[in-house]
Amino acid sequence: MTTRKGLKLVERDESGVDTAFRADVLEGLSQEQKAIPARWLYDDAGSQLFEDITQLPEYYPTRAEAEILEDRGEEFARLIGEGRAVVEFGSGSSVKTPLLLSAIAPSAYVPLDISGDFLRAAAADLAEKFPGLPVHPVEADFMRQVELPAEVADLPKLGFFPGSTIGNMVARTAVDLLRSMRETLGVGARLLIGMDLIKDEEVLIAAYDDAAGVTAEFNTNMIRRINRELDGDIPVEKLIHEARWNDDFARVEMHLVASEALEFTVDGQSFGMQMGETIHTENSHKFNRRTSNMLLLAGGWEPQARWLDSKGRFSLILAEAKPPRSAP
Ligand code: AVJ
Repeated sequence: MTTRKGLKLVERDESGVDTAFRADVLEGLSQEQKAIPARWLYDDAGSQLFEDITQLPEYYPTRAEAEILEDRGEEFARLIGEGRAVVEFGSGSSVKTPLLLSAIAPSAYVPLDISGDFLRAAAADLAEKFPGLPVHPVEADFMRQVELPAEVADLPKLGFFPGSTIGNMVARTAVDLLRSMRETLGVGARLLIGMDLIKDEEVLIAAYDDAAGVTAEFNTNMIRRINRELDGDIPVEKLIHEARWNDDFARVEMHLVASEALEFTVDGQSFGMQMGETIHTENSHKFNRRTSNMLLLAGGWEPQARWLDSKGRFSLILAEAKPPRSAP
């Protein structure tokens, strides 16, 4: 049966279980390296915990990116120009979008989100802040090409993808997404994308393992969700939050480490963990000038300008979808 949570389509079986969640969890727990896709961190409790994370002293990305958006408005305006339709991939970054919109005088705002709830909230919020600006929300999975509203068909486009969300994807998935964005926005479009930077390991680890334990709570919330929604009996208190720097792949990984040998069941299936074995729950890739350029180019976007915050922690990159041309 398919039901709506807000506008979001969720496939549920007879007993009300989200079938995609169950499939991902059972498959992920059966692997040699246990792993559950990070998207399942964001139920209502998880989304609130992420909001709390953005307020933590150790979690710099949100503030660093907002600082760039606040300080570089004139340069955005000059390079991007007026009259674009701003297409935001994933709506509802409450503070960042107004900073961009007030800098560049766009002709329309198109928030894209898979969740109708977030979408409606973001659209209403923006419409109130920018009374003259046409807002055209689109409920869609932006990992695929999206049909934009007819009203913006003839406007030049600016894609906006803040938050270093691209960093949550492995390279292959990130490139797939960048290519879909190019299909959605068309040749000649620009893209303004946030990418967090490689930096001292201690700073990175602290951002993902804060002193107040909010990120630990965010990570273990995944287990509470499994126990609640998939009839699990995983001992939450025996899975310890760990943030690890993987230098080969330039990413912070979140894991849940078994503090002793464990046996548990989820949805009637039995699983075991050795002491020290982990469940991998998130990747957060970090970039430098060359790796961010390479990723964008692989996805069909030519970097044009790049800004850092005053402490050099975070980057915001402007890129263009140039027409195909011959190259040596
Ligand atoms: C919202 C996905 C960009 O990876 O920094 C924060 C999520 N995870 N702390 C990130 C997150 C742990 C965040 N993103």
